[in-house]
Amino acid sequence: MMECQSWPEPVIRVQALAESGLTRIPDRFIKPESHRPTTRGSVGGGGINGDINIPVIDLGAGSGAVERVAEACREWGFFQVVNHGVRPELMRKAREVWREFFEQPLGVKEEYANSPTTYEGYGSRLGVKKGAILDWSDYFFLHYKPSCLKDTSKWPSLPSSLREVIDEYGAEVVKLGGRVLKIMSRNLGLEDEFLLKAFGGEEELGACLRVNFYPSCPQPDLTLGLSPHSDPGGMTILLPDDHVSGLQVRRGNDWITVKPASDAFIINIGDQIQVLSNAIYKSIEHRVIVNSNKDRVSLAFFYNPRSDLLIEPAKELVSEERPSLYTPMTFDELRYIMGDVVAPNQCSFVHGRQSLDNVVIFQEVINYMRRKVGGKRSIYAYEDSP
Ligand SMILES: O=C(O)CCC(=O)C(=O)O
Repeated sequence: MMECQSWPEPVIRVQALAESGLTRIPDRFIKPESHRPTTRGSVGGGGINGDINIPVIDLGAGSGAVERVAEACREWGFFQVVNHGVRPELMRKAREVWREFFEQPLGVKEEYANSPTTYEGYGSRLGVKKGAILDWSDYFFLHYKPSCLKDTSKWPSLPSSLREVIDEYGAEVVKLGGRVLKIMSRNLGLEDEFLLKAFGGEEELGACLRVNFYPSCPQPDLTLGLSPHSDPGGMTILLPDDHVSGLQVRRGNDWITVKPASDAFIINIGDQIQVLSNAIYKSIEHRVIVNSNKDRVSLAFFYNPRSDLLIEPAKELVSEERPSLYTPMTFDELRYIMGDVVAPNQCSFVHGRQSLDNVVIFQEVINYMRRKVGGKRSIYAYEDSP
Protein backbone atom coordinates (compact mmCIF):
# COMPACT_ATOMS: atom_id res chain seq x y z
CA MET A 1 0.00 0.00 0.00
CA MET A 2 1.31 3.46 -0.86
CA GLU A 3 1.36 4.95 2.58
CA CYS A 4 2.14 8.56 3.27
CA GLN A 5 4.32 9.03 6.35
CA SER A 6 4.71 12.77 6.26
CA TRP A 7 3.39 15.90 4.60
CA PRO A 8 4.99 16.73 1.24
CA GLU A 9 5.71 20.36 2.18
CA PRO A 10 5.62 22.53 5.32
CA VAL A 11 2.12 22.64 6.77
CA ILE A 12 0.38 26.03 6.69
CA ARG A 13 -1.79 26.63 9.78
CA VAL A 14 -4.74 28.49 8.32
CA GLN A 15 -5.90 30.05 11.57
CA ALA A 16 -2.43 31.51 12.24
CA LEU A 17 -2.32 32.80 8.67
CA ALA A 18 -5.74 34.45 9.04
CA GLU A 19 -4.74 36.01 12.36
CA SER A 20 -1.59 37.50 10.82
CA GLY A 21 -3.82 40.17 9.32
CA LEU A 22 -3.17 39.43 5.65
CA THR A 23 -5.47 41.11 3.11
CA ARG A 24 -4.85 38.75 0.16
CA ILE A 25 -4.82 34.99 0.49
CA PRO A 26 -1.78 33.03 -0.80
CA ASP A 27 -2.11 31.46 -4.28
CA ARG A 28 -2.10 28.01 -2.65
CA PHE A 29 -5.67 28.66 -1.44
CA ILE A 30 -7.11 30.15 -4.63
CA LYS A 31 -9.47 27.71 -6.33
CA PRO A 32 -9.80 27.49 -10.10
CA GLU A 33 -12.55 29.80 -11.28
CA SER A 34 -15.08 27.02 -11.91
CA HIS A 35 -14.75 25.84 -8.28
CA ARG A 36 -15.19 29.20 -6.60
CA PRO A 37 -18.29 29.92 -4.52
CA THR A 38 -19.70 32.46 -6.92
CA THR A 39 -23.30 33.57 -6.55
CA ARG A 40 -24.33 31.66 -9.66
CA GLY A 41 -25.26 28.12 -8.65
CA SER A 42 -25.25 29.00 -4.95
CA VAL A 43 -28.82 29.36 -3.78
CA GLY A 44 -30.26 29.59 -0.32
CA GLY A 45 -27.99 32.37 0.78
CA GLY A 46 -30.55 35.12 0.37
CA GLY A 47 -30.91 35.00 -3.41
CA ILE A 48 -34.09 34.29 -5.36
CA ASN A 49 -34.30 30.78 -3.89
CA GLY A 50 -33.34 31.94 -0.42
CA ASP A 51 -36.12 29.94 1.28
CA ILE A 52 -34.88 26.54 0.15
CA ASN A 53 -33.49 24.41 2.96
CA ILE A 54 -32.84 20.72 3.59
CA PRO A 55 -35.76 19.04 5.44
CA VAL A 56 -36.00 19.66 9.20
CA ILE A 57 -37.49 16.60 10.93
CA ASP A 58 -38.89 16.36 14.45
CA LEU A 59 -37.75 12.91 15.60
CA GLY A 60 -40.37 12.98 18.33
CA ALA A 61 -43.19 13.09 15.76
CA GLY A 62 -43.76 9.30 15.52
CA SER A 63 -44.56 7.67 12.19
CA GLY A 64 -44.67 11.04 10.41
CA ALA A 65 -40.98 11.46 11.25
CA VAL A 66 -40.12 8.00 9.96
CA GLU A 67 -41.67 8.76 6.59
CA ARG A 68 -40.01 12.15 6.33
CA VAL A 69 -36.60 10.57 7.02
CA ALA A 70 -37.21 8.12 4.18
CA GLU A 71 -38.15 10.89 1.79
CA ALA A 72 -35.15 13.03 2.80
CA CYS A 73 -32.73 10.10 2.34
CA ARG A 74 -34.09 9.46 -1.16
CA GLU A 75 -34.49 13.04 -2.31
CA TRP A 76 -31.76 14.97 -0.54
CA GLY A 77 -29.32 12.60 1.17
CA PHE A 78 -29.36 15.28 3.90
CA PHE A 79 -31.73 16.36 6.66
CA GLN A 80 -31.74 18.07 10.04
CA VAL A 81 -33.17 16.51 13.18
CA VAL A 82 -34.64 18.23 16.22
CA ASN A 83 -36.03 16.54 19.32
CA HIS A 84 -33.26 13.98 18.89
CA GLY A 85 -32.56 13.18 22.53
CA VAL A 86 -29.12 14.81 22.88
CA ARG A 87 -29.21 17.58 25.50
CA PRO A 88 -28.73 21.08 24.00
CA GLU A 89 -26.48 21.87 26.96
CA LEU A 90 -24.12 19.03 25.95
CA MET A 91 -24.15 20.25 22.33
CA ARG A 92 -23.27 23.75 23.49
CA LYS A 93 -20.45 22.47 25.70
CA ALA A 94 -19.04 20.34 22.88
CA ARG A 95 -18.77 23.39 20.62
CA GLU A 96 -17.38 25.48 23.42
CA VAL A 97 -14.52 23.13 24.40
CA TRP A 98 -13.38 22.89 20.78
CA ARG A 99 -13.54 26.65 20.30
CA GLU A 100 -11.39 26.96 23.41
CA PHE A 101 -8.96 24.40 22.00
CA PHE A 102 -8.55 26.34 18.76
CA GLU A 103 -8.20 29.64 20.62
CA GLN A 104 -5.07 28.40 22.41
CA PRO A 105 -1.57 29.47 21.31
CA LEU A 106 -0.25 27.66 18.25
CA GLY A 107 2.48 25.94 20.30
CA VAL A 108 -0.10 24.16 22.45
CA LYS A 109 -1.98 22.88 19.40
CA GLU A 110 1.23 21.84 17.65
CA GLU A 111 1.78 19.24 20.40
CA TYR A 112 -1.02 17.31 18.68
CA ALA A 113 0.20 17.88 15.10
CA ASN A 114 -0.91 14.99 12.92
CA SER A 115 0.65 13.09 10.03
CA PRO A 116 -1.01 11.51 6.98
CA THR A 117 -0.39 8.02 8.39
CA THR A 118 -3.53 8.13 10.53
CA TYR A 119 -4.65 11.78 10.38
CA GLU A 120 -5.28 11.65 14.15
CA GLY A 121 -4.65 14.95 15.87
CA TYR A 122 -4.35 18.60 14.83
CA GLY A 123 -4.21 19.06 11.06
CA SER A 124 -4.49 21.61 8.30
CA ARG A 125 -4.63 19.66 5.11
CA LEU A 126 -6.25 16.52 3.76
CA GLY A 127 -4.30 14.68 1.14
CA VAL A 128 -0.60 14.68 0.38
CA LYS A 129 -0.42 15.75 -3.23
CA LYS A 130 2.54 18.10 -3.52
CA GLY A 131 1.47 21.55 -4.64
CA ALA A 132 -2.26 20.82 -4.12
CA ILE A 133 -4.64 23.76 -3.81
CA LEU A 134 -5.52 23.87 -0.11
CA ASP A 135 -8.76 24.47 1.78
CA TRP A 136 -9.26 27.35 4.20
CA SER A 137 -9.56 25.32 7.43
CA ASP A 138 -7.74 23.54 10.24
CA TYR A 139 -9.15 20.51 12.06
CA PHE A 140 -8.75 18.00 14.86
CA PHE A 141 -9.43 14.33 14.11
CA LEU A 142 -9.94 11.56 16.69
CA HIS A 143 -11.29 8.02 16.95
CA TYR A 144 -14.20 7.21 19.22
CA LYS A 145 -15.01 3.62 18.21
CA PRO A 146 -14.12 0.75 18.11
CA SER A 147 -12.59 0.81 21.58
CA CYS A 148 -9.27 -0.57 20.30
CA LEU A 149 -8.78 2.67 18.29
CA LYS A 150 -10.03 5.05 20.97
CA ASP A 151 -7.07 6.60 22.75
CA THR A 152 -8.12 9.55 24.89
CA SER A 153 -4.47 10.41 25.59
CA LYS A 154 -4.34 11.63 21.97
CA TRP A 155 -7.27 13.99 22.62
CA PRO A 156 -6.43 17.54 23.79
CA SER A 157 -5.83 17.77 27.54
CA LEU A 158 -6.82 21.45 27.49
CA PRO A 159 -9.34 22.82 28.09
CA SER A 160 -9.45 20.48 31.07
CA SER A 161 -13.08 19.45 30.53
CA LEU A 162 -12.61 18.53 26.84
CA ARG A 163 -11.98 14.80 27.21
CA GLU A 164 -14.92 14.29 29.55
CA VAL A 165 -17.29 16.40 27.46
CA ILE A 166 -16.29 14.69 24.21
CA ASP A 167 -16.54 11.25 25.76
CA GLU A 168 -20.11 11.92 26.83
CA TYR A 169 -20.93 13.70 23.56
CA GLY A 170 -19.61 10.70 21.58
CA ALA A 171 -21.73 8.26 23.58
CA GLU A 172 -24.87 10.31 22.98
CA VAL A 173 -24.21 10.78 19.26
CA VAL A 174 -23.49 7.06 18.83
CA LYS A 175 -26.86 6.36 20.50
CA LEU A 176 -28.59 8.81 18.15
CA GLY A 177 -26.83 7.16 15.19
CA GLY A 178 -28.17 3.74 16.25
CA ARG A 179 -31.69 5.17 16.44
CA VAL A 180 -31.44 6.75 12.99
CA LEU A 181 -30.01 3.54 11.46
CA LYS A 182 -33.06 1.68 12.79
CA ILE A 183 -35.42 4.20 11.20
CA MET A 184 -33.54 3.96 7.91
CA SER A 185 -33.58 0.14 7.97
CA ARG A 186 -37.31 0.04 8.61
CA ASN A 187 -37.95 2.60 5.88
CA LEU A 188 -36.10 0.40 3.41
CA GLY A 189 -38.38 -2.52 4.34
CA LEU A 190 -35.53 -4.30 6.17
CA GLU A 191 -35.42 -5.61 9.73
CA ASP A 192 -34.75 -2.82 12.25
CA GLU A 193 -31.22 -4.03 13.04
CA PHE A 194 -30.17 -4.54 9.41
CA LEU A 195 -27.92 -1.50 8.97
CA LEU A 196 -26.39 -1.74 12.44
CA LYS A 197 -25.57 -5.41 11.80
CA ALA A 198 -24.13 -4.56 8.38
CA PHE A 199 -21.87 -2.06 10.16
CA GLY A 200 -20.59 -4.84 12.45
CA GLY A 201 -22.84 -4.16 15.47
CA GLU A 202 -22.48 -1.68 18.29
CA GLU A 203 -19.10 -2.92 19.49
CA GLU A 204 -17.39 -3.15 16.12
CA LEU A 205 -18.65 -0.20 14.13
CA GLY A 206 -16.34 2.75 13.54
CA ALA A 207 -17.02 6.23 14.86
CA CYS A 208 -14.67 9.16 14.57
CA LEU A 209 -14.88 12.89 14.98
CA ARG A 210 -13.42 15.64 12.86
CA VAL A 211 -13.74 19.10 14.34
CA ASN A 212 -13.40 21.71 11.62
CA PHE A 213 -12.23 25.24 12.31
CA TYR A 214 -12.82 27.69 9.45
CA PRO A 215 -11.11 31.03 10.16
CA SER A 216 -12.56 34.21 8.67
CA CYS A 217 -11.02 34.87 5.28
CA PRO A 218 -10.14 38.19 3.61
CA GLN A 219 -11.08 36.86 0.15
CA PRO A 220 -13.88 34.32 0.71
CA ASP A 221 -14.95 34.42 -2.95
CA LEU A 222 -11.69 32.87 -4.08
CA THR A 223 -11.52 29.82 -1.83
CA LEU A 224 -13.50 27.15 0.06
CA GLY A 225 -13.43 25.96 3.67
CA LEU A 226 -13.85 22.41 2.43
CA SER A 227 -13.82 21.31 -1.21
CA PRO A 228 -16.78 19.41 -2.70
CA HIS A 229 -16.88 15.82 -1.49
CA SER A 230 -19.30 13.13 -0.44
CA ASP A 231 -18.65 11.08 2.66
CA PRO A 232 -17.19 7.62 2.00
CA GLY A 233 -18.43 6.13 5.31
CA GLY A 234 -21.89 5.20 6.52
CA MET A 235 -23.54 8.33 7.83
CA THR A 236 -22.38 11.68 9.21
CA ILE A 237 -23.95 13.47 12.17
CA LEU A 238 -22.87 17.09 12.06
CA LEU A 239 -23.12 19.65 14.81
CA PRO A 240 -22.93 22.93 12.89
CA ASP A 241 -21.85 26.29 14.24
CA ASP A 242 -24.72 27.96 16.06
CA HIS A 243 -24.04 31.43 14.63
CA VAL A 244 -22.40 31.06 11.22
CA SER A 245 -23.68 29.07 8.25
CA GLY A 246 -21.34 27.70 5.59
CA LEU A 247 -22.37 24.17 4.62
CA GLN A 248 -23.68 23.89 1.05
CA VAL A 249 -25.38 20.81 -0.38
CA ARG A 250 -25.45 19.90 -4.06
CA ARG A 251 -28.94 19.98 -5.57
CA GLY A 252 -28.75 19.34 -9.32
CA ASN A 253 -26.57 22.14 -10.67
CA ASP A 254 -27.05 24.30 -7.61
CA TRP A 255 -25.50 24.59 -4.17
CA ILE A 256 -28.02 25.08 -1.37
CA THR A 257 -26.75 26.85 1.74
CA VAL A 258 -28.03 24.95 4.79
CA LYS A 259 -29.75 27.10 7.39
CA PRO A 260 -29.20 25.25 10.67
CA ALA A 261 -32.30 24.90 12.86
CA SER A 262 -31.93 25.66 16.54
CA ASP A 263 -30.33 22.78 18.55
CA ALA A 264 -30.47 20.53 15.49
CA PHE A 265 -28.03 17.99 14.07
CA ILE A 266 -27.48 17.73 10.31
CA ILE A 267 -27.40 14.12 9.15
CA ASN A 268 -26.23 12.90 5.76
CA ILE A 269 -26.00 9.58 4.01
CA GLY A 270 -22.50 8.32 3.16
CA ASP A 271 -21.37 6.01 0.35
CA GLN A 272 -21.74 2.83 2.45
CA ILE A 273 -25.46 3.37 3.01
CA GLN A 274 -25.89 4.27 -0.65
CA VAL A 275 -24.39 0.86 -1.47
CA LEU A 276 -26.35 -1.08 1.19
CA SER A 277 -29.59 0.52 -0.04
CA ASN A 278 -28.71 -0.21 -3.67
CA ALA A 279 -28.76 3.55 -4.32
CA ILE A 280 -32.28 4.10 -2.97
CA TYR A 281 -30.63 6.45 -0.45
CA LYS A 282 -28.18 8.98 -1.83
CA SER A 283 -24.72 10.05 -0.71
CA ILE A 284 -24.68 13.68 -1.83
CA GLU A 285 -21.80 16.02 -2.56
CA HIS A 286 -21.33 18.98 -0.22
CA ARG A 287 -18.81 21.73 0.46
CA VAL A 288 -18.17 24.57 2.89
CA ILE A 289 -17.87 28.28 2.12
CA VAL A 290 -16.12 30.79 4.36
CA ASN A 291 -16.79 34.43 5.09
CA SER A 292 -14.86 37.62 5.68
CA ASN A 293 -15.64 38.39 9.30
CA LYS A 294 -16.53 35.29 11.29
CA ASP A 295 -14.79 32.05 12.28
CA ARG A 296 -16.88 28.91 12.10
CA VAL A 297 -16.63 25.61 14.04
CA SER A 298 -18.36 22.33 13.16
CA LEU A 299 -18.17 18.81 14.63
CA ALA A 300 -18.53 16.07 12.00
CA PHE A 301 -19.12 12.68 13.62
CA PHE A 302 -18.57 9.90 11.07
CA TYR A 303 -20.49 6.68 11.70
CA ASN A 304 -18.87 3.91 9.65
CA PRO A 305 -18.97 0.15 9.10
CA ARG A 306 -16.15 -1.95 10.52
CA SER A 307 -13.53 -1.39 7.88
CA ASP A 308 -12.97 -4.99 6.76
CA LEU A 309 -16.61 -6.06 6.36
CA LEU A 310 -17.92 -6.63 2.87
CA ILE A 311 -20.56 -4.05 2.04
CA GLU A 312 -23.04 -4.86 -0.72
CA PRO A 313 -26.67 -4.07 -1.53
CA ALA A 314 -29.19 -5.78 0.78
CA LYS A 315 -30.54 -8.89 -0.97
CA GLU A 316 -34.10 -7.65 -0.32
CA LEU A 317 -33.38 -4.55 -2.42
CA VAL A 318 -32.06 -6.41 -5.43
CA SER A 319 -34.43 -7.73 -8.07
CA GLU A 320 -34.60 -8.38 -11.80
CA GLU A 321 -36.02 -4.89 -12.29
CA ARG A 322 -33.43 -3.35 -10.00
CA PRO A 323 -30.22 -5.38 -10.20
CA SER A 324 -27.38 -4.81 -7.78
CA LEU A 325 -25.57 -1.60 -8.73
CA TYR A 326 -22.41 -2.28 -6.74
CA THR A 327 -19.84 -5.00 -6.35
CA PRO A 328 -19.14 -6.11 -2.78
CA MET A 329 -16.30 -4.11 -1.32
CA THR A 330 -15.04 -3.22 2.15
CA PHE A 331 -14.79 0.33 3.48
CA ASP A 332 -11.01 -0.12 3.50
CA GLU A 333 -11.01 -1.13 -0.15
CA LEU A 334 -13.17 1.84 -1.13
CA ARG A 335 -10.82 4.22 0.69
CA TYR A 336 -7.84 2.55 -0.92
CA ILE A 337 -9.29 3.05 -4.37
CA MET A 338 -10.39 6.60 -3.63
CA GLY A 339 -7.07 7.49 -2.11
CA ASP A 340 -4.47 5.71 -4.16
CA VAL A 341 -5.97 4.65 -7.45
CA VAL A 342 -8.62 7.17 -8.45
CA ALA A 343 -6.70 10.10 -7.00
CA PRO A 344 -3.03 9.09 -6.85
CA ASN A 345 -1.12 10.23 -3.77
CA GLN A 346 -4.23 11.44 -2.00
CA CYS A 347 -4.40 9.51 1.25
CA SER A 348 -7.39 11.47 2.40
CA PHE A 349 -10.70 9.81 1.95
CA VAL A 350 -12.54 13.07 1.71
CA HIS A 351 -10.49 14.78 -0.93
CA GLY A 352 -10.05 13.87 -4.56
CA ARG A 353 -13.45 12.27 -4.19
CA GLN A 354 -14.74 10.79 -7.39
CA SER A 355 -18.23 9.47 -7.99
CA LEU A 356 -18.93 6.27 -6.10
CA ASP A 357 -20.23 4.85 -9.35
CA ASN A 358 -16.78 5.15 -10.90
CA VAL A 359 -15.51 2.72 -8.29
CA VAL A 360 -17.34 -0.12 -9.98
CA ILE A 361 -14.85 -0.03 -12.83
CA PHE A 362 -12.06 -0.64 -10.35
CA GLN A 363 -13.34 -4.07 -9.38
CA GLU A 364 -10.45 -5.62 -11.27
CA VAL A 365 -8.04 -3.70 -9.04
CA ILE A 366 -9.81 -5.02 -5.96
CA ASN A 367 -9.71 -8.59 -7.26
CA TYR A 368 -6.00 -8.22 -7.92
CA MET A 369 -5.34 -6.86 -4.42
CA ARG A 370 -7.34 -9.65 -2.78
CA ARG A 371 -5.40 -12.26 -4.72
CA LYS A 372 -2.18 -10.59 -3.66
CA VAL A 373 -3.02 -10.75 0.05
CA GLY A 374 -4.62 -14.19 0.05
CA GLY A 375 -8.21 -12.99 0.12
CA LYS A 376 -7.83 -10.70 3.14
CA ARG A 377 -9.96 -7.61 2.92
CA SER A 378 -8.28 -5.10 5.16
CA ILE A 379 -6.11 -2.28 4.02
CA TYR A 380 -3.68 -3.39 6.74
CA ALA A 381 -3.26 -6.61 4.83
CA TYR A 382 -1.97 -4.60 1.88
CA GLU A 383 0.52 -2.88 4.16
CA ASP A 384 1.84 -6.23 5.36
CA SER A 385 2.22 -7.57 1.86
CA PRO A 386 5.69 -7.56 0.30
O1 LIG B 1 -18.43 22.06 8.35
C1 LIG B 1 -19.41 21.60 7.80
O2 LIG B 1 -20.51 22.15 7.84
C2 LIG B 1 -19.31 20.31 7.00
C3 LIG B 1 -18.13 19.48 7.33
C4 LIG B 1 -17.91 18.31 6.43
O3 LIG B 1 -18.53 18.17 5.39
C5 LIG B 1 -16.90 17.32 6.78
O4 LIG B 1 -16.23 17.48 7.82
O5 LIG B 1 -16.75 16.33 6.00
